[in-house]
Amino acid sequence: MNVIVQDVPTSGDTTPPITTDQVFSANIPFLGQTISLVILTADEPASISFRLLGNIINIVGAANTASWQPYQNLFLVTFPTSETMTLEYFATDTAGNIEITKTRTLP
Ligand SMILES: [Ca+2]
Repeated sequence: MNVIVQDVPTSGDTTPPITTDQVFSANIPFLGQTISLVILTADEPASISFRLLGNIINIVGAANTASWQPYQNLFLVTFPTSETMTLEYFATDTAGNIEITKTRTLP
């Protein structure tokens, strides 16, 4: 009797990535607007997804939508100074491990 043992390929990676945010904000008083620069960084190779919930006046470097979108690079979002913006994000690593969604209030 021949017994064939096959290795099941696994990456061995069962740990979700950890994403951190950096936010730099400034008020523009005469416009009544706040502009925030947002940088998201994962601690391993991963694709980061994010969404912005709030009243977007303008956004540069990302789509003007409340839907989830892939994070490509840093972006600038402008919103009323009288309001806040909710940033949600998570990353998925190359092994498919998904980070629990994090929330950050802007500014
Ligand atoms: Ca991982």
